[in-house]
Amino acid sequence: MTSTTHPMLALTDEVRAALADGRAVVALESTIISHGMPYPRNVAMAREVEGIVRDGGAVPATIAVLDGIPRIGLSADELELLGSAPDVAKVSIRDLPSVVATRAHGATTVASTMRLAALAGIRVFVTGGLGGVHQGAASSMDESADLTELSRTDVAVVCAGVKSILDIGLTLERLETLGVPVVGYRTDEFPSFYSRTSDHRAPLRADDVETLAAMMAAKWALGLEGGIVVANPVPEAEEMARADIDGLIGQALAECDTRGISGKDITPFLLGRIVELSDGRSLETNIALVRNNARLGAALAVAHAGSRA
Ligand code: PSU
Ligand code: MN
Repeated sequence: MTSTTHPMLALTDEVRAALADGRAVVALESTIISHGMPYPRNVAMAREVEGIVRDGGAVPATIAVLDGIPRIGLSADELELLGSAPDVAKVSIRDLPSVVATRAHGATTVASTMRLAALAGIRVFVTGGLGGVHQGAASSMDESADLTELSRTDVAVVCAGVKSILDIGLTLERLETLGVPVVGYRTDEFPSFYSRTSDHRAPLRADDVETLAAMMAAKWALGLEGGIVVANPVPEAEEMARADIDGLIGQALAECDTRGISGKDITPFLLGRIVELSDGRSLETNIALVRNNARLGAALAVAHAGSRA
């Protein structure tokens, strides 16, 4: 198989070779490193997750923009830079042109990681939580570009659902409107990131990666552009009780209001504040669910590569 890579992307040799051979590759995002977790746990998590993907038989490709160049696959030093440098911007779709034009560093969100992964030919992407429709969106209109990107870019996104910092019901409604399949993995309930449940059912369910890979193949063969959300609940031993976490989230949301935090700063502020308010417990749960997603994402990438062989 020949692979044509977009001329603006820089792939590592390892990722380039894997894609050219049709082997399994898993994309990983970088906003979770730069803006989603504190240093140095963020860097340790990024390295560990790459190891889990490798152990699962796939090649990890962490995606970010460095000196204006979209990078597909990063070195250990580059992960360290993303986790520790103060000048790494949070880059969603609308920010990509500017970070490239000004040759700056950028950590990519779910939306921009999806787009760069797809340009490179990667179809499976592992993250922690998706962005979505924020609480109060009826007046703020704050809805993550992750949702619109899912409607147009052909990548399966493995996540632990949507946090209750967002309006989970409205997020699921928008995903339905946008034609995005949302599949609970071995669950009937849509998970809420820190917890295995929410007050919402998963619209679809799959119990093995072969079924997920078959859904990807069917969607794209039908010309239905856009992604698939694979919602993988946090392991039971690591989940937080909804009563506990929802109280902390409510407090963090109220502080967001009084401090006048808005726009792209909301999610990083809330994530950081929830770690503080939970005395670090939420960080442990966050890392555990990313590990769990990496295991599933690697298996899905292997199944997807096998179904195309
Ligand atoms: N949810 C998390 N951790 C994260 C994010 C969301 O639990 O790090 C990040 C992801 O990169 C996601 C982004 O794509 O926040 C959404 O930000 P916004 O709402 O500004 O689009
Ligand atoms: Mn927003």
